[in-house]
Amino acid sequence: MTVNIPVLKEVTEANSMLADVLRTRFAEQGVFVLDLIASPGAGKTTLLERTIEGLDGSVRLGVIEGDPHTSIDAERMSAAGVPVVEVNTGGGCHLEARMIQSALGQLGADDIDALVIENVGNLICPTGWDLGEDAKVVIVSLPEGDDKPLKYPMGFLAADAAVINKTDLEPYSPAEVETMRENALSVNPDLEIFEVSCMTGDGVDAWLDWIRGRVAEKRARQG
Ligand SMILES: Nc1nc2c(ncn2[C@@H]2O[C@H](COP(=O)(O)OP(=O)(O)OP(=O)(O)O)[C@@H](O)[C@H]2O)c(=O)[nH]1
Ligand SMILES: [Mg+2]
Repeated sequence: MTVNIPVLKEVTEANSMLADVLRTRFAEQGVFVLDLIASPGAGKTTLLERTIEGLDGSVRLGVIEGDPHTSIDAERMSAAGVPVVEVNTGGGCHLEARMIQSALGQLGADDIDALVIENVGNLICPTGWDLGEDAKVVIVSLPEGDDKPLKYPMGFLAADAAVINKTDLEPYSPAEVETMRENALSVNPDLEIFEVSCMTGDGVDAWLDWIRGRVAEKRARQG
């Protein structure tokens, strides 16, 4: 049945219009906005915890946590010491711009340098929805298999950067970091790639440098 396709197009167009309004607002405020997308369990929240710890207050972060049902990740962010707003999608597989607009009212985004949005765990649905972000980052963890960039190319095509997480598990997994990297770059040669272990901290410094750079760039373009 194709009956829903025009309706979906209208909905995504309305979403894109609102995302542009949000983007203008973020530009005026000089706030860098990141949309984190990944499969469930790839390590989005753990990377955020590492990021908050590593930046150590040098970048003021705010977080919007997209979760189908629970407040588990929002509680982890509160425990990590950053302002957070939880958005429960009621089982929905992605966040939309109207949800970000509504969450911003509660977050008080005037006092932050960067807003990180943890999208709902899913490598497909979140890729087609503009949230007014500056960059999408796709996280893929090694145990998911090094063929995932090839099987789910949309997330890698939509992203500016890819984080290959759980590199500490390479000795125990048939998947290889190098093959994951090659596959990601074969889908999108422009991807900036970070190989990290959120468990050991390996590779996290390069990721932190990238965030600091993007935040500074955004601030310099403010207005
Ligand atoms: N071995 C290892 N485990 C990790 C690493 N990063 C995260 N984990 C573990 O992976 C599991 C899932 O991590 P989360 O950060 O909750 O994953 P998520 O992507 O936020 O998951 P959802 O929000 O449910 O989609 C947790 O048990 C983490 O401790 C890593 O680098 N190495
Ligand atoms: Mg999470």
